[in-house]
Parts: sequence; structure tokens; C-alpha cells
Amino acid sequence: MTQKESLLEVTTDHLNTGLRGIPVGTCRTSFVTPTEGVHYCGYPITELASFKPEDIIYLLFNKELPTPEQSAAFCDELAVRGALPDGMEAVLNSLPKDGHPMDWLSIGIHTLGMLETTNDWNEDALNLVARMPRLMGLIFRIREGRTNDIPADDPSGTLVDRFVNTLDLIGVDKEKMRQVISTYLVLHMDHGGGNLSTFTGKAIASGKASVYSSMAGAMNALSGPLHGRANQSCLEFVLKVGTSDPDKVEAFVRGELAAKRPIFGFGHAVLRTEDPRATAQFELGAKICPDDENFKIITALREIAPRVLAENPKISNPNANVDIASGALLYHIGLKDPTYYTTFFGWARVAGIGAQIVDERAVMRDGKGTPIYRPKYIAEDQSLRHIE
Ligand code: NMX
Ligand code: MLT
Repeated sequence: MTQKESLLEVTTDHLNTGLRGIPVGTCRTSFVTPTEGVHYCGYPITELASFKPEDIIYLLFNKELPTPEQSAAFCDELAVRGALPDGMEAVLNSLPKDGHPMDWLSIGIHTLGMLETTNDWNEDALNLVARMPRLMGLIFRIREGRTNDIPADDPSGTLVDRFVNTLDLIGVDKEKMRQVISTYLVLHMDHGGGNLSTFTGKAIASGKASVYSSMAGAMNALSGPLHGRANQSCLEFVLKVGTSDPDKVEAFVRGELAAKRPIFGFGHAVLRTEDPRATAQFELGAKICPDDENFKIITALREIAPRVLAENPKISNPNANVDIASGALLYHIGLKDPTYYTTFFGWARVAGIGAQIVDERAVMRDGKGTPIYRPKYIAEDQSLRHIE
């Protein structure tokens, strides 16, 4: 953008709408269009879904896809950065086992920052990306009390391998697990500049808190049921539906709406069609688990819920969002506890939020960075004071 142009006239109708549609800044990593969904550095997500996560992380940080040589060098670089600092396991061991996994993730990231921070935006963001698989694996193992014989981390493995190896679940198809997690990570890495967790992370970083503190705050934002934790609620919802019989599914959806509960996995603040990230996950499910009972339920929901939701004209987008299918796929590969699902969203989003923090802190405004966030709030009508 080179010249001054008016992007929007802000009116009182915009107040108290959660900044909906109000331009705030520019984003170098991704943008979201209402009909085509997210694009990473200009590439529509549908074109990237089968790339390896490392290449998409490279894209988000460097704004171009790597050549095969650059890709190999970047994987080596992540390997060098991947080892967790000493002291991490002791902190995780001290956390309450019944705390939510997202709180563990946030505390885990915060702890990494306390143990080791370079205070260089790019270094810290990439170190955190490289350390996430081991942190994720340890969160699972320690919460589940499976602390004997945790395999040593091999930072030279891929990011997904390192998680799968640390988790080391018995009796699961590890190849399928790798495929699902790999696609999951790519689809969830970034979603424009204004989604709640990214916005929160960048806002915290604007006060020059560290990458780790900012990311811990972003994870707290992601943990809300209307944002990232909708993927947990969505699978819980699917398990509650319990049948793919269309009449029963429809009755269930109507019952939830009558009880004033959200239909998880549907609706979006920006999108106005089915989220292409949902479409990609349905395509993957159709390949790897078409007969899975939960997959059949979400396939029924995908047909029925939009029709029912569309009866309410207030709902801007009745279609499936990113969270509809991810839980069914994670469940299918052996990750049966939905309370963990948002941690995968968080793991993926560390790349996008990290890259956006680096851009805002070290690239925007010719490297000076955006100033500390400080939007304006208008005083409520002063006369209200006298009504009491
Ligand atoms: N189920 C029930 N009610 C809904 C739904 C839904 N799926 N979607 C929207 N509405 C309601 C919404 O609560 C609001 O009601 P009210 O005016 O009484 O406050 C009204 O419809 C208008 O909302 P919209 O403008 O369409 O959507 P908004 O931008 O406010 O919210 C979501 C977007 C995603 C929070 C909303 O669609 C929702 O709650 N969906 C279900 C939860 C979910 O799947 N969240 C995951 C989103 C993806 N993510 O990763 O963040
Ligand atoms: C996301 O991926 O962050 C969600 O779809 C929410 C959003 O974009 O507002």
C-alpha cells in the first residue's frame, strides 16, 4: 500500500462488535477471503494441504516456498534448535494432572521462555517452533503418568516424527498418525492477522514482552470454546450425537439450538462458505477412514446443520468450519481424549503467530516495528451515572 486511502468509515455501529471488519494493520503471512478461505503468502490453502509442515513454516517465515536444498537446510536448522532446555520436565511434573491440557501448553511455553530466551524475535520464534513437538509429547506422557521409558528426543527427525516418537502409543497405525497430524499442522498454522489468538499474541508482543510470553497469552486466547477449543467441543458433540441417522442428527441439532447451545464446527466470523480447511479434512477422512462411525456422523452433520442453521437469518455463515472434522480424524488415529485436541491447534499456530510477531516487531515500518497496541474506547453516556 503506497498511498493514503480511506479503508473504512468507522461509525457507532462498529462499536462493541469485537472489532469485526475494522482494518488494523497489514499481514505478510496470510489473508482470509470470505469465499476461498486462508491463503498462506498468496497460496490458497487447498494447494498446500499435502506439503510437509517444515516447508510451510519456511514459507511463513520467509514468504516463499523453499527449494529442495533450502528445505533440507531448514530441517537441519530446526534439528539444531529442537532440544528442550533442562528443567522443563520437572515443571511439567509439578502441574495439576486435572488441569486442562491447554493450560499445560501455555505454562509449558512460558516455562521454555523462563529457561532460555535469546530476546531476538526471529531466534526465539524459530526455537519455539522447533521445541514444540517434544513439549507436546511430554505434556501427553506426563499427564497420563507414562513417565517410564520416555524415548529420547531425536531432534534430527521431522517435527511430526519427534512427537509421534515421544508419544510412542502402542497399537496404533503410526504412519496414519503421521499423515493426519502433518495435514492437521499445515491446515492450522495461520489464519490472517485478526483471529483472536494471533491478535492477542501480537498485542502482547507490541509491549515488547518476549515471544514466549506473547505466545503463552496467545494460547490462552486459543483455549476459549468459541475459538480453538471448539475442536474439543466439536468431537464431544459428535460423540453425544452418537448416530449418523439423518433424522436423529437433525433432531439433535435442533435440540441443541433450542437449549441455546452453539452448534460446534459451524459458523465463522469472516468465512461465508464451507471452510476449505474443513473440505480438505473431509477429503482426507474419505481416503483413510470412510467407514469410521464418527466420520459418518460429521458427514451427516455437514449436510444437515447448515440447512438448520440457515433458518436463523442472524447467523452469517451456517457452513462447516475448520473444527468440524479434525476431532474425528484425531480420534481415528488413536487420540481418543478430546481435551487434548486444542493443543494440536496451538502447536500448529505457534508457526503463524511466531512469524507474524517477527514481522510486526522486526519488519513492519522499515524494521522499526508497529508501536504498542492502543485502540480507543469511547466513554459510555455520562448520564448513566445519574440513573443509579
Ligand atoms: N451455532 C449457534 N449459534 C450460532 C452459530 C452456531 N454455530 N454461529 C453463529 N451463531 C449465532 C451467534 O452466537 C450470534 O448470536 P447472538 O447474535 O445471539 O450473539 C449470531 O449467530 C450471529 O453470529 P455470527 O455473526 O454469524 O458469528 P460470529 O462472528 O459472532 O461468531 C463463531 C463466529 C465462530 C464464534 C460462531 O459461528 C460460533 O459460535 N460457532 C460455533 C463455535 C465454533 O465452531 N467455533 C470455532 C470457530 C473456528 N475457530 O477456530 O475459531
Ligand atoms: C482460526 O483459524 O483462527 C479461526 O478460523 C478463527 C478466525 O479466523 O477468526
